Amino acid sequence: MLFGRRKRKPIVIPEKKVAEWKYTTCNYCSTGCSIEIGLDDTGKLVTSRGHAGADVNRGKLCIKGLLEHELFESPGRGTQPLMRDKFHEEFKPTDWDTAMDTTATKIKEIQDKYGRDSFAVVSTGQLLTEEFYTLGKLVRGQIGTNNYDGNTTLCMASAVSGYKRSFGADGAPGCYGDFEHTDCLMAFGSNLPEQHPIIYWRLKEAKEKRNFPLIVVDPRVTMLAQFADIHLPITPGTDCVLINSMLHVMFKEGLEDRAYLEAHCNNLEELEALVTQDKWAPEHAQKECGIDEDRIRTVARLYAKAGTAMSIWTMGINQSTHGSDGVANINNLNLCTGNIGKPGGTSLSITGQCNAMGTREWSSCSGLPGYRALENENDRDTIADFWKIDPEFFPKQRGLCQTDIFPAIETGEIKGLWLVATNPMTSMPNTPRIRKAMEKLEFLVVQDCYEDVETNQYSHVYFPASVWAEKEGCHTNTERRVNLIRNAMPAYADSKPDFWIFKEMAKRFTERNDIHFPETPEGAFEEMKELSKLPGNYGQQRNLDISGMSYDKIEAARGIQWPYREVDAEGNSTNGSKLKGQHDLKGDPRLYSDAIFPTPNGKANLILVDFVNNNEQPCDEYPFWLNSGRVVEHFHTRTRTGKIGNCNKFSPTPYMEMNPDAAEELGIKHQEYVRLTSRRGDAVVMVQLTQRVARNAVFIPFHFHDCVNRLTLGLLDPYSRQPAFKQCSARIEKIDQAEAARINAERRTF
Ligand SMILES: Nc1nc2c(c(=O)[nH]1)N[C@H]1C(S)=C(S)[C@@H](COP(=O)(O)OP(=O)(O)OC[C@H]3O[C@@H](n4cnc5c(=O)[nH]c(N)nc54)[C@H](O)[C@@H]3O)O[C@H]1N2
Ligand SMILES: Nc1nc2c(c(=O)[nH]1)N[C@H]1C(S)=C(S)[C@@H](COP(=O)(O)OP(=O)(O)OC[C@H]3O[C@@H](n4cnc5c(=O)[nH]c(N)nc54)[C@H](O)[C@@H]3O)O[C@H]1N2
Ligand code: SF4
Ligand SMILES: [Mo]
Repeated sequence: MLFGRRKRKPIVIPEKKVAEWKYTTCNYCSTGCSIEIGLDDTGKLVTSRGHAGADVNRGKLCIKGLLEHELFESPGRGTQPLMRDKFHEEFKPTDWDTAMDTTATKIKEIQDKYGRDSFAVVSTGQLLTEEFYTLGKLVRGQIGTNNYDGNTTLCMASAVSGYKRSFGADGAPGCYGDFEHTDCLMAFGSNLPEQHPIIYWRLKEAKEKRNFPLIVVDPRVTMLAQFADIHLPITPGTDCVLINSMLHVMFKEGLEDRAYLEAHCNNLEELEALVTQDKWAPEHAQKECGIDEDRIRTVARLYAKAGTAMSIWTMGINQSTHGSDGVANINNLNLCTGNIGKPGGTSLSITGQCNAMGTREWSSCSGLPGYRALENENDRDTIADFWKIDPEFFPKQRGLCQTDIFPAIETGEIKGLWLVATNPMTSMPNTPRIRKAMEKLEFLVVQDCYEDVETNQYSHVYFPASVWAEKEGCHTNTERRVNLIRNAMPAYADSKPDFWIFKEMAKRFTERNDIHFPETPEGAFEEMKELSKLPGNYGQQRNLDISGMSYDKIEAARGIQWPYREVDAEGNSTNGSKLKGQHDLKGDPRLYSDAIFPTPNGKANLILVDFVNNNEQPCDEYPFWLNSGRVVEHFHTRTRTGKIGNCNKFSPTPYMEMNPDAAEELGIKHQEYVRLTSRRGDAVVMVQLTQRVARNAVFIPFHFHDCVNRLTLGLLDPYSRQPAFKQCSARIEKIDQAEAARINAERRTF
């Protein structure tokens, strides 16, 4: 009997007739869920399911993963290369050779005329790692522009910068398994239930088994905040004040882990002198961060006295003018309480895009592959030697970040651009300014699996890319787990895998450097393995060591965490269960368990974080805080989820969360349209009344084109150059409803 139905209208699960399951990893968020896609006996894709044996998701998927197989044939996919002379002309279809020859010629012309760095490349966190490595080789080793960066500057740059400043290297030290050991968890600006639903499920399961306090710091009452034991609705942009004040309480009350600090950290005296200043006392800090002084004391004591404690954070910290400082300060909190490298004690940056980690590790954006730096002579020599080129071909310091590349187009310093799997027309702050920059480009190439991606409006050449399981290669997830996507589907129409595009493009630049490019992604993986086992700059073993991995081992273990050295792979089991020495055959779950950090003296750095509030604040003219972020059913600029009916139907229209009391004051009703205006521009949105946001704040998902990013300011963090997407001010006006409905319908092309 099904739910009391007996035999009347029994629920029938249609037989999908799956002939073969193919192993892949989800291509949306960084959780890294293992997916099996089911093909029938004609090779047609009929269904997909979470892999029950995968450590990460244990059979579960969120709405996006469950429907991901629908994207292969969704409308707007690019079918063939396109070209035109001027961006306002119609595109003409062309073949790959012509499109690539034209692109290579244009790149060379621009570089000859204006210098090598006048052509920029902006990549993404959504390709496969082998593709990143190959693109890096092409750009660093052949095209030779230093203005090469990724959309990770909008996403993870502050986490990278904070990790490097504190620990000497990037790479999250913890893992999801830490939820099962922690005695206290603090989440800063991270809304797991919507943005990382399966990580949230892991957290929830751990908390149900063994309750521990969950403290959520977020100006908005997010789903995670609703589930928290303590919610701290912080004044936007002031997390560093809260953390300094917590450190103040810890040092004043002798709650810090002095033994750990003295043995393993630099700058203890300086940090103590800073945070014990009177201005960080909770009675003063409360005025700036908006959290009551007693609350600050309670949370500081709870965190410091917990057996083990851990912090997670996402964009509420990274996307701020104090993003890098925020990350470094969270690391301070964990170093001061001795919570690094312990089960349940860690600083775990929750990553954004599916392979934002892979690009950080291997793309050479901002550096050289394998966490190597352009600034380091030894690193330049190692890579030049490996690629068999002259080290002098490399620049000696990194070039412009993505957020500085667009202003450099404005000033005429950059004349040509290649955009790979990113859509800045919707995702960059201050759209009106980006639009002007795009118009100025002499040459723009857009490489995307969708030809209707907004940025393509300005391109001269369009490369139709294959997507997800039409390709083969790896991703690295939030917890350093390398997982595999098997090629399950043929490439759509005449689209090509990004790997193929880069390697074919390389053939057009051999006169500069004739580098060897492997023919297959697996060949590129073998090169990365070789590079990963060479010793680090202080003679130590690299943490980012993948030399023990292979595609088959990764698939068998359903993902392996690095470090995973050749010695770890020795032994006779590939079923991922056998223990060998200290390491599980699934890799190492934690970094820095030995408290040795990749810094010159092996100690971690405590970073001194002072605070100057430089955000655009609400004022008489623009009285609302404007916050932006995501919802569960959509991914970024909706190129994918906007076309999947069962995702799009939940929020097909740009909308804004607004507090009912504020709405009443302005005479605005639920589901009415309003105009929102900032110093940069305006947008029309539908109002959703909710107590989730404070009376002086609004929240808009950034998934919609010509919406919130027409208003955002995007001041940059000085270290990471990441924009503060979440802090600016705006005013709300009533508008003619019929006119607004018309604008809205026009924008709802999908
Ligand atoms: N469904 C879905 N999931 C996704 C994505 C997606 O597009 N859709 N994108 C992926 C990517 S690339 C990323 S980067 C992640 C992002 O994941 P999250 O960072 O969790 O998501 P956001 O909604 O951008 O922002 C999180 C929270 O930051 C809060 N916040 C704003 N200002 C502040 C502040 O000053 N301090 C603090 N403490 N918090 C603040 C916001 O109120 C918001 O609730 O999600 C990933 N997962
Ligand atoms: N206001 C506001 N703005 C934000 C944010 C915010 O919180 N608020 N968050 C920021 C963050 S964290 C991020 S990560 C960025 C994301 O910003 P973007 O990277 O610009 O957004 P996406 O829509 O993910 O763009 C990725 C593009 O790659 C394409 N694509 C997908 N797979 C492939 C592939 O395999 N090959 C190729 N060639 N193309 C592919 C997709 O169709 C899509 O067009 O947005 C940022 N912008
Ligand atoms: S949680 Fe992230 S990785 Fe897992 S299915 Fe959902 S979008 Fe994919
Ligand atoms: Mo992101």
